[in-house]
Amino acid sequence: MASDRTLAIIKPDAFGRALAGQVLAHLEHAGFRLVSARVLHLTDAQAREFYAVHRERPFYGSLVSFMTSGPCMPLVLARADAVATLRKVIGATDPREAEPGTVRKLFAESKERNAIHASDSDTNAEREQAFFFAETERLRTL
Ligand code: FUP
Repeated sequence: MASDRTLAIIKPDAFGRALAGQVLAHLEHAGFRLVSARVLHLTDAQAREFYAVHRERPFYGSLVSFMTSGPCMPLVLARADAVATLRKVIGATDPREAEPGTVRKLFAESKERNAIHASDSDTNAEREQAFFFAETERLRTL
């Protein structure tokens, strides 16, 4: 059965433009409950590790620079079929290709400065929740 928890990050572009509240409202409106949240400024080492899967890609250095350019807001979110549903709600990586009404269509500036991250599988959701949150913070019942 698909997990009911996933990880999102309101990225430095959206957080820096004071859009966190609007993004969160959008996610809650889509049926997600907020389980845990933090505001933190990623270090270079943290951003490199978080996006290690992309380390051979040409955009890796630029992505790490962007993700360390200001504070961001990791979130643990819960609802049925959390991973697949959140991926639909955030929209395509490039906002020009995102469906109307998705978080990235509404709030992203570009393919890199794209407002929000969401885990793309249950395995990654587990790893990414553990990256930012203690077990007691992410497993609590709502
Ligand atoms: P997504 O799962 O939609 O966040 O997209 P990817 O995992 O493919 O990429 C991770 C992040 O790298 C994206 F959110 C933005 C950035 N990226 C670029 O900056 N340029 C690209 O061509 C592809 C991805």
